[in-house]
Amino acid sequence: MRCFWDERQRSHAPAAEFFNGELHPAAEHQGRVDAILGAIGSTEAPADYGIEPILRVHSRAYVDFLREAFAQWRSAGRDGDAFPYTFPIVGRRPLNFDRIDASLGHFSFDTSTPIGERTWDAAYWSVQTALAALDAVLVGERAAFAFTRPPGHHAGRNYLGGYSYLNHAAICAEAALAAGKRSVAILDVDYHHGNGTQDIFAGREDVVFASIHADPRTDYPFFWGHADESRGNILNLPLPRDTELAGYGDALTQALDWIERSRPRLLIVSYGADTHEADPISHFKLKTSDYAPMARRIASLGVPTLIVMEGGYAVDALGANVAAFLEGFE
Ligand code: SP5
Ligand code: ZN
Repeated sequence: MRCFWDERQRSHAPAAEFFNGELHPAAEHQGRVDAILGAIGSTEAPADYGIEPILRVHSRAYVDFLREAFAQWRSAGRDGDAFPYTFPIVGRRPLNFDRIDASLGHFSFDTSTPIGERTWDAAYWSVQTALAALDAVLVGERAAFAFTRPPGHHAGRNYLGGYSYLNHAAICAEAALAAGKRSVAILDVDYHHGNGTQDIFAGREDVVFASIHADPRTDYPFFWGHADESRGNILNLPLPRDTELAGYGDALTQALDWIERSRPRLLIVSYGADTHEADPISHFKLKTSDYAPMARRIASLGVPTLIVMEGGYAVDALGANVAAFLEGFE
């Protein structure tokens, strides 16, 4: 399978994230890069498709913030990565944009997603990587893999979170529609609900979004992904902790049947390897050997498919898990 990656994506280097009352080493660290590259073989670097595809999904204000945040953080005299610490619950106006801290809180929904010196650069090239893989599919590849990093599915139109800054799946869905595809389906199989993607497309008629993920009653991102949010073009299939292939497979059958009914011309898979039993921040029990059969079932839809990388933090198993998933499409 053709695989895409840009070395500039490596330069995003978060040191830590804050949860459960303390700082932890960042789960989404640079060690993930060689784990995956070492397992997937050769990759192609993307062309530069520019900012326009990003602005079909994200607001200009958010993109400007993301580009400028780290410089403002430094100007405010701060060391290390930029972190928010105060948040405007729902619907508060941005009352003080003179302070970087106000902007950080306004455009963030968690404290796990710091902005470093090269975060914009890495996120920008991660988008270009996704668009290059999309291009490969649009010109006839049956499937292509974009090694997107940092991940994307938690990022909304005007917010970051969950290690995500720009939403590749959403940007590629919009780019495909702009290129003439009439209907796009997004299947999200990361351990965590793809809240950003859901928010971006809820209510749309040309994009459907199906997600299989840990029940948000017990797991991050808590405020999205509940079964009763399923309506119209959204299908959420939350599963309990400790789910193994049997339970997962039933949900996958449901998701694929539902997707098939929308007759998509393109499928985008948000693939997270954090459903693996060894994942340090997740609680499903999938095995490496489960990913190829899972991918074969997705491939059996017979729809041209773009695969973008989301989470997956068990570095020792990560390469094998990604390779197994891709192999299922061969
Ligand atoms: C793309 C992606 O997979 N983002 C996931 C972001 C999850 N951040 C949650 C941090 C809290 C994790 N709690 C872990 C407890 C470990 N014992
Ligand atoms: Zn995840």
